[in-house]
Amino acid sequence: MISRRTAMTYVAMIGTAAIGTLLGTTVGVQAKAGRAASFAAIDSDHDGTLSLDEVKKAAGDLFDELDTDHDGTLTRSELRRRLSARAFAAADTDKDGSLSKDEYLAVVEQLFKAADVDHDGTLSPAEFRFALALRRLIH
Ligand SMILES: [Ca+2]
Ligand SMILES: [Ca+2]
Ligand SMILES: [Ca+2]
Repeated sequence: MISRRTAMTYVAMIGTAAIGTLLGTTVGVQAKAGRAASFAAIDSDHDGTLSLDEVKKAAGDLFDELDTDHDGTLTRSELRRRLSARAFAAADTDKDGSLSKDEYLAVVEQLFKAADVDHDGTLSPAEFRFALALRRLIH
């Protein structure tokens, strides 16, 4: 009886963890399969973390996808709502009204550094999960 009760408590705890703030447990990853799949897709060396290079590669691919007129820059309409007007203006360093890939990736790098809360140079699944602004520029 005790073991059954303990098991139920354990299940309840696991359930809480899955919807809580901790990602990276097997249960959490399974509960967020869609999110985990995109993390895995970006993690090209499969080391369980995202390096700046991996994130920039994914962001560069999205840039090309969003650049529907293929002129090598993104206008606000091509970006849709991925950047606020303010963030767009700040990113558009040469003030020509569109973002070059360099300008775009500079924003990605800033957001990557902001998301890397433990400053180890990579994003863990949990760090990535909370990096909402960064994720909008990646997928
Ligand atoms: Ca990696
Ligand atoms: Ca364009
Ligand atoms: Ca980190």
